[in-house]
Amino acid sequence: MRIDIITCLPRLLDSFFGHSILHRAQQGGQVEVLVHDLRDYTADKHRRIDDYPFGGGAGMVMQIEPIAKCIRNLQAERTYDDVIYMTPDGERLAQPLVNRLSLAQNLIILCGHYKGVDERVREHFITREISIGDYVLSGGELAAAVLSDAIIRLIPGVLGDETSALTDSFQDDLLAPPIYTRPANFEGWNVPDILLSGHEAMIDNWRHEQALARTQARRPDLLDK
Ligand code: 6GU
Repeated sequence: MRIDIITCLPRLLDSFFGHSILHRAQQGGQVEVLVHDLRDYTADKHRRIDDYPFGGGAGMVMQIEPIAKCIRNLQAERTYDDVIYMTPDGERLAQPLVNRLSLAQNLIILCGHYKGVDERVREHFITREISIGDYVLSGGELAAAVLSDAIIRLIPGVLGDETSALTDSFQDDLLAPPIYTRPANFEGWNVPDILLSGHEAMIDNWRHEQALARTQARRPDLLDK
């Protein structure tokens, strides 16, 4: 998979993708993340990418020209499954959408800033708008990093244990059950006996019941689906 991220804060994202699993996924060749500095695409001599809103009002608006130039450059090279705009008024991100996007070959992610982008960008270039939750961030970069992380860890070969993404919280609309590791007894706090029993079927059953109970207690809305 290839992910092209368009931003006016490229260094913020470069440092994020230079670490841990995301770095390893790129080294392993399963994914390529390219961060593009929007200011490299402006014709303005001061490298401006925003301007005042027509009609007045507070805040600045990201201009269409540099965004159009950057997206068109990329689309001239390859076909993209989606051109995503990160915005608080987009579709709220949840695991089913992440799963779908993890099947893509090429994605563009545009990070919003200031008051957002000129509406014509959304009309003519964007195919999907995504929010990561009902709160407002100062820019789309962190949201783009969240989305990319969620997608990349689903790509086969990225996680060490191939099955571990399948047992995530949310992957089956249930929260994950409690987990334990050694020591079995820490200052009298014991791991549940069942997990030490070696009975695989009973352990599976216990985990499912724990997942259900935890979901009922913390996120009953997930069980209504
Ligand atoms: Cl995608 N962008 C911004 N600026 N704020 C957000 C968001 C995105 N998702 C939730 N809050």
